[in-house]
Amino acid sequence: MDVLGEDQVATFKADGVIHVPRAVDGALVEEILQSVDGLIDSPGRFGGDMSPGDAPGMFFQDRYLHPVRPDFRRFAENCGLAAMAAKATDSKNIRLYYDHVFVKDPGTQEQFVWHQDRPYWAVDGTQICSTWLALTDANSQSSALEFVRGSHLWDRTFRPEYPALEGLPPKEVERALWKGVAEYIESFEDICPAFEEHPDLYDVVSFEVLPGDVLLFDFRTLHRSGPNDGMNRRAAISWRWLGDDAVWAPKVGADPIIRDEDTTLEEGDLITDDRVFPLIYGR
Ligand SMILES: O=C(O)CCC(=O)C(=O)O
Repeated sequence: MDVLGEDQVATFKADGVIHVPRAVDGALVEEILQSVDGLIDSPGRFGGDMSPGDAPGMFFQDRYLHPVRPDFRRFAENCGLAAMAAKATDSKNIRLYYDHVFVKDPGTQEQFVWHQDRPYWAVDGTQICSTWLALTDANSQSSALEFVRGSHLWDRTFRPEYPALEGLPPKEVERALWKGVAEYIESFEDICPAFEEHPDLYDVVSFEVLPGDVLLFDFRTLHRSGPNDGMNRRAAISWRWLGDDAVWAPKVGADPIIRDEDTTLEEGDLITDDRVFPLIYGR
């Protein structure tokens, strides 16, 4: 059986997102959840609880784990989602950019505001996507993801947002994040409107998910997630996949997980460099 049917591929191309129920088997989801528990106790260099001070709940994130954690490298290889990304993006080869873990405990009020992944990343192209794997249930009360259908085709890139740092002077923003980010943010003129307030103009779609379900979305598709007002932990892992036309596009101020000096690639090169961007799927 194919990893995706032609109708699913057509929907992904038109909408910029698809929901694939039961895409990953329960045993692997359990294993990933166990590793995520361990990660919360002992985060990687980019990880930790991002909730401010004594805020309720816990908003844990960690990312770029596959180079330093063999279990996370194995998850990327065994989840089968690189093949799905290949099918969705018409790519022969799929490389891994990074993995990203999200945990919101009940009561967490931190949100991901509307954003596209593209402006945060040091890659570019049209065959780039994420597979967000639900490790727990999520619904509209418990921080399900929402998307603006078709927004990947708008040819617009919106200003990256860091709500927790809004209003801080540039120096503070850079101290909290990394060098160059304040100027980078300011270089974008297009700011996300409140898409949900204009149902006549924008088609906002939300997906209720069960453990093992996957949301596959283009890195240009607008998405967000709200607070977790449910009773249970909400956890997920996103793998960021690079297809055939992905190029190295370093920018001062973009996510520094992989910097220009970390790769042999020059700006504009098609992504190769197996050491930094492992080939997970090839045909
Ligand atoms: O899980 C979330 O709340 C956010 C996920 C997200 O923004 C992403 O995977 O790009």
